[in-house]
This record gives sequence, structure tokens and C-alpha cells, in this order.
Amino acid sequence: MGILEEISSLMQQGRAPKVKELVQQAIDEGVSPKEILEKGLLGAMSIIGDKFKKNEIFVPEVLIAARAMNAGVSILKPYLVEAGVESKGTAVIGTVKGDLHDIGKNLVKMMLEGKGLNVIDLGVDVPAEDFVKAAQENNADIICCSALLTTTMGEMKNVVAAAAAAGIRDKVKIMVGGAPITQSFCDSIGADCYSPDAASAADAALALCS
Ligand code: B1M
Repeated sequence: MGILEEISSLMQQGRAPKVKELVQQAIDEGVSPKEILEKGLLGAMSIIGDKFKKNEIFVPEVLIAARAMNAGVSILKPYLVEAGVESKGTAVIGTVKGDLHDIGKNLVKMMLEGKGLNVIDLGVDVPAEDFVKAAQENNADIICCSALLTTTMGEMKNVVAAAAAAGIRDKVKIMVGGAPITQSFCDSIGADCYSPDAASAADAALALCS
């Protein structure tokens, strides 16, 4: 097995320290940072995403694999910047105002990062204006809003309105998700995209960026 296949396999098993070690070894052996990212780490995250979508693995396995990916990325980051590997787009993500649930939002964030997007995480309980401000400051392609409570899902409409009021509605796509969110809710508030799970959210975000 080549070193890239080994990195991918270890990442899928969630073995963070080993992933870190092998990523460094690959760099020392002269493998390009872009190849390590795309064939090793992102390839593994794509397999994880597919398995998660098919219910072959569940939240804990995804979180563990994502932690291993982050460990690998932490070694790669300075080399990637040096090599000029461009991010595939920028997303601002957060759980809407009044809502403190962040497990799903964190999964979506990890999947987006796994697709090569630059993600600005605003955390939980994020007011509509903060989503818009962060999108403006970071020239974001997408605003990603998560909500788990029926009482907070209405906040997403405020995000759409705040983006329009700030004059950036034609420049930024708005993606919504979370357990109570549906396609018809997305349509009713004028958001651009609804995704039912983290893996589809990452696919949709990449499509929206390109
Ligand atoms: Co809360 N909670 N909770 N809770 N909690 C729910 C959501 C609830 C359904 C439980 C229930 O009553 N059966 C219920 C909501 C009912 C409703 O609104 N109709 C509820 C309630 C009522 C509350 C409190 C009000 C309870 C109280 O205090 N009385 C309170 C509210 C606090 C607040 O937010 N202001 C509260 C608090 C909490 C905890 C803090 C204890 C904890 C959150 C911990 C944390 O997140 N750090 C918690 C938890 C864990 C849950 C349950 C059990 C699990 C939620 C979860 O993390 N699921 C939940 C019941 C349930 O769902 N079975 C419940 C796993 C996660 C991976 O799924 O977030 O859906 P999910 O994300 C998925 C998709 O939805 C999607 O991708 C993810 C992965 O595939 N997705 C997106 C998510 N965001 C997306 C964004 C996208 C695209 C896809 O694009 C941008």
C-alpha cells in the first residue's frame, strides 16, 4: 500500500496521531501537499461521507474520522499556503440565534472542510446580522444556517432578509438545514438550498461554489 492509501485508510479508522505522523512522513518524502490533501485526506473524507449517507457508519465514526482529518490538515496547512493551493470557496456557518445545538452544525463544517472549502464558524446563537457581517468581511460564497428547534427556524428568514438589506443577496447563496428544516420551508423563506444531512450539504456547497 502506498503512503497516500495508508493515510486514507488510517483517516477512515480515525487514527489521528498516526495520520499526523504519516502526513509528515509523506511531506518529508517529497509528496506534494496538494496530493496528500486530495488523494489522502479529502479522498478518505469523501468515502466517510458516502458511508454516512448510506447509514453504514454513524455520527461517532464521522466525528472520529473528522478529528483525524483535522490532525492531518494541521500538519499540511502551512505547506498548502506555501504551495498556493487555492480553497474551493468560502462558507460562513453557524447555528441561528436562540439555538445552542451544534453537533450537526459541526458535522456540516467538517464535511465542508473535507471538500476543500474555507469555513468560518460563528458558533451557536448567531444573530442574522452576524452571518451577514461575516459573509461581507470574508467575501463568502455561502452562508450556512443550522437550526434544531422549531422555535428558532424562523431566524433563517431573518438571515435571508438581512442579506438582502445589506445588498449582498445576489452575491451570496444561503443554505439551510437541521432536523426541523424541509425543502418547502427553505422555499418559503427564499433561501437557495436545503440539505438534509452533512454529506449532501458538502456536495451542495461545492456545487454552489462552482
Ligand atoms: Co435539544 N432538542 N434542546 N439539546 N436535542 C432536540 C432538538 C429535540 C428534538 C428533543 C426532543 O424534544 N425530542 C427538541 C426540539 C423540539 C422542537 O423544537 N420541536 C429539543 C429541545 C426542546 C431542547 C431544549 C429546549 C430542552 C430544554 O432546555 N427544555 C434545549 C434548547 C437549548 C437551546 O438550543 N436554546 C435543548 C438542549 C439540548 C442540549 C444542550 C442538551 C443538547 C445539545 C448539545 C449540543 O448540540 N452541543 C441537545 C441535544 C443533544 C438534542 C438531541 C437529543 C440531539 C440533537 C443532535 O445533536 N442530533 C435532539 C433530539 C434528536 O434530534 N433526536 C434535541 C445529532 C445531529 C448530528 O443531528 O443536528 O439534526 P442534527 O444534524 C444533522 C442534520 O440535521 C443536518 O446534518 C446533520 C448531520 O447529518 N444538518 C444540516 C444540521 N445542520 C445543517 C445545516 C445545513 C445542512 C444540514 O446547511 C447549512
